[in-house]
Order: sequence, then C-alpha cells, then structure tokens
Amino acid sequence: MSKKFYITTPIYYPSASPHLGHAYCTTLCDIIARGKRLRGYDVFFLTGTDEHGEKIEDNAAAKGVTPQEFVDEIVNDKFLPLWKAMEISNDDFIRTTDKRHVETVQKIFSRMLAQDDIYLSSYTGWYCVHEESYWTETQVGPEHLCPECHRPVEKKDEPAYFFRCGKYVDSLLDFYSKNPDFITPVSKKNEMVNTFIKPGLQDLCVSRTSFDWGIQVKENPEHVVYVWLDALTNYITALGYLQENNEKFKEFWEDPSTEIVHVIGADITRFHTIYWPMFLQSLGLRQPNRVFVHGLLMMKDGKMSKSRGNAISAYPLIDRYGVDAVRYYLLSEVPFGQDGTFTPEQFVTRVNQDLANNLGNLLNRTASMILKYFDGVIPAWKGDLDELDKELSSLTLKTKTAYESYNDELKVSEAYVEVMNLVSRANKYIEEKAPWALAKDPSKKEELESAMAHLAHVLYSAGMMMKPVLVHKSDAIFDALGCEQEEREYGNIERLGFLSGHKVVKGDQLFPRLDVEKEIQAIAEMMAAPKEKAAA
Ligand code: ME8
Repeated sequence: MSKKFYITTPIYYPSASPHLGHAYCTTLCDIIARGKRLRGYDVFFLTGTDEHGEKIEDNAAAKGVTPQEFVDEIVNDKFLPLWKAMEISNDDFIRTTDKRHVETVQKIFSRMLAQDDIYLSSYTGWYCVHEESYWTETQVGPEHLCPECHRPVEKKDEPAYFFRCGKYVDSLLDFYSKNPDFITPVSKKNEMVNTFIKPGLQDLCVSRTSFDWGIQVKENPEHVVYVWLDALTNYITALGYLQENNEKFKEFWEDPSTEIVHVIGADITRFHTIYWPMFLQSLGLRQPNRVFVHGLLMMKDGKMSKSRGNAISAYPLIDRYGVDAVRYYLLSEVPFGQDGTFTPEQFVTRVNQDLANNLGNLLNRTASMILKYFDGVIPAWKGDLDELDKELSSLTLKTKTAYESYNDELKVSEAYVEVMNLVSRANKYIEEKAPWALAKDPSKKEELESAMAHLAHVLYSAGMMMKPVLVHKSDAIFDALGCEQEEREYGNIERLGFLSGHKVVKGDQLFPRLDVEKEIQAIAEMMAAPKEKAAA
C-alpha cells in the first residue's frame, strides 16, 4: 500500500489580494505535494482562507459590503484564479466560513468547554486588531505598541473564555524533546521555548465579544470563537473531523503512518507549534510530524507590501515568462532556512542561467545531434564504454537518491539544485566527448552512440525530477524524446537505456534566452504598476 502524506499551507486572510509571497508558500507546498505524488505517495494537499475576525469586519464596513460579500469576492476573484494560474494541485480548498468548518469548530469548542479545558472569565488588557492578539502591560510597553507588528494597541475589558495552557505545557515540552524534528528548522524551536514558554505561558483567550464576524459560541451567543482557534482547526475540519463523512480524516490524520506536514511562515510559528499541539492534545488527537517554517520572499527594501509600492503580482510574470519559469524562480530564490529577495535582475538571471542556458541548451543540443547523426533515433544502450559514460550514469542515479532525501527533509530548493547540477554535468560531458569529432571518425561510431544514449537518459531523468516544478515543460522534454504518455514514469530513471529506439522530435526552444536589459526593464515596469488580471 502506498505511503500517505498530508501537506497544508497556512490558510490566508482574504483581506486583500495574495501577493508573490503568498504565491511562494503555496507553490512550495504544491511542488512538495507533486514531488511526493510522482514518487507514488498517496497525497492530500490542502489550502484555503481564514475569513473571520475584526480585521475583515472592518475592511468590509469600509467598503460598504457585508463581511461575507467581502470575502466571497476576494476568494473568488483573487485567490482561486491565482492558484489556477499557478497550477496549484490542491485536493481541497477550505474556507472558514464553510458550513462544515463552522459546525465542527462549534463542536470542538463545546467539547473543550465540557472537559474544562476552556473556562469563562474576563479579560482586561491590551489588544492588537492586526494580530488579533491580547498583550500584557509589560508586553506593550509605555508606548502601547503591539510587540509583534508594532502597531498601536487598544485597551479592552470584556468577558472571555480561556484555554488552559498550563494543563498541557509540560507534555508539550516532552513532545518537543521526543520529536526533535517537529519544528523545522530546529532553531525555531529554541526561539519558541525561550521567548514564549520559559517566561510562563498564560492561558489563551479564545473568545471575543467586541465584534460579530466569527463563529458563534453555541453555549453563549454573545461570544465568537477566537480567530486562531477557529483557523488552526481547518487542518482537521477539512478532512471531515467530527463530521458524518470522516474517511479522509481517518486516512490522513488518524492513521499514525500518515506523514503530516504544516508549511508556514515564521510569523505564525507560535500558533502552530504551541497552541495547535495543545488543542490537539485536548481533543485527544495525534500531532503532525512537522511544522516547517519556510523563509520569506522579500523585496530589496524589506517586506513586500502594496502600501510601499514594492509588491509584484504573479500575473504579469506568468503572462510574459510562463508559469513554469515563475514556479522555478520562486522555488530557487528561497533556500532552506533563509529568506530570498525578489529583484528583476535575479529573476532574469535564474531563467537564463538555469532554464535557458542549462536545461534548454542540453535539450536543444542533444535533440539536434541525435537528429543529425542518427536520423532522430536514440541509439541502443551499450552500457558505459568509458569513465565519462560511467560517471554520467552513476551521477544520474546518485542525483535521484539525493533528490529524494532532500525532498524528504523539506530542503526542496536543494533537491532541485542537484538536478540542475546533473544537467550542467551533462553539458560539460558534451564538451568533453566532442561528438562532432566522434562523428567524423567511423571507428568512433559506438562511442558516439553511447554518448547520445547517455545524454537522452539524463534529459529524461532531469525532466522527470523537474516535473513537480516545470508542470508543462517537463512534458515538452518527454515529447522531444518521443516518450508515450504511459512511459512517463518516475521509476524509469533507473532503467538506463529504456529510451533506445525512441524517435526524437525537435520542438520549440524550451526556454528562450531572455534579453537581460529589456526584461529587467519590463519587470521594473510591472513592479511600478502592479496590474491584476482576472482569471482566464
Ligand atoms: O497569518 N514570503 O494569514 P496571512 C513568503 N490567516 N511567504 C509569505 C510572505 C512573504 N513575503 N508573506 C506571507 C495568516 N507569506 C493566518 C494563517 S493558518 C491556520 C492561519 C505566507 O494571509 C507565509 O506562509 O497573513 C505566512 O505565514 C502566511 O503567508 C501568512 O498569511
């Protein structure tokens, strides 16, 4: 039976259009999900939107529409079309206004209340609307600013329900020490323990009475459920937890052999690694295997934001360079454990160096030579005739192993660096073999055949490993190698020589080389006037 893998993105606030940073996170998850599917895993990939809270209520009021109308428009006109344009292969899309979610959150709240994990009290303190969080006098300091986003906070005094964190803190620390990989990269765990747990974790306020746009507490309709208790549970409500049809829940959550990975940005680590595990404990449910904190995609002048005028929409990039180039760029720009910076120069350089000059060039040269020297028929595999052949074959297999282990460790961009290194090596092999010279010497025919067979196999293997990123261009590679649909199998990477006798078809250039100056200028213009396009 195939191994099961459950991967989630954060559910984003539909308070404005998603920017390239959101697109980065969703694309990263998509690449991980597609990579696992390619290797035969049974995958469930979830994304969605986090639609309740005071911020959304305020934004809707400012626009003169109801909160539901407000979120419907953003989800339908901005989020869903963007994910379609980015070729996101999610298996479900959860909205926290979905009936299935609302009803389940009410059941979860009731259950926690019944078992006295939640109790009614009152809250006096400082509140940040932007972070939807309460803070103490010490935390906001004399200037009364939110310690997280540095915006001014408001004084609040209201009845509220609280979650008993104290009850679960010891078992949380125990869980961390028994599961050192739970928070990835591990440095984030120390930050959580030292900043939030060690100084003393207060009970978490889990209801609000100062606004209406939320899930009503059934037992006390004056209250709505705190947006983070509401939001975090999406990961199980989407699977059917406490619902009639809970097959997916059994398969992708309850089954201890399922690997569960939440992918998030550093800004929401506290919620996912402290409160979420406690909520799960309270519900008597297993923990996810990993919370993976990815790096951010920044702009030169800091965080991407519309107000700074430095945000860039994915659409004009997709229109001009194709979705595969944008996906590849996003993936490669943010290495594991680090942030990346979007610049037009870097975008053009990546596409030119890796996709046009390296991968595109290998395809172009290989296909042209096979057409020229062998009428387009890939020569029969004769094994490795010399050290160079041997090195290339063994590198292909080694790359597959490294690609798998990097992917499994969630060092995703590193996995694709390995594939690009294989492609570079194959381009260098062409220089070393000099097939044009071999072709002039009839006694070297076998060597020439072997070189072409080796190059074709590297191309196939690279195309296959790149498939989760290059969702269209990988097929262009297989088309060029004359592969039937049913032959496009990951396992064939290990069948050296399976392409013998295939007929090469010369197609268009895989990635045309970009004119550096012209394209840098074009991207700078996109950034100056971020235009959005409705879905096709
Ligand atoms: O926090 N680069 O939603 P949100 C990369 N609703 N990723 C970025 C990014 C950037 N510049 N900016 C944002 C919320 N992100 C909650 C989540 S989950 C139960 C509830 C990504 O719309 C990153 O993954 O503010 C970050 O954690 C997430 O978007 C925050 O999205």
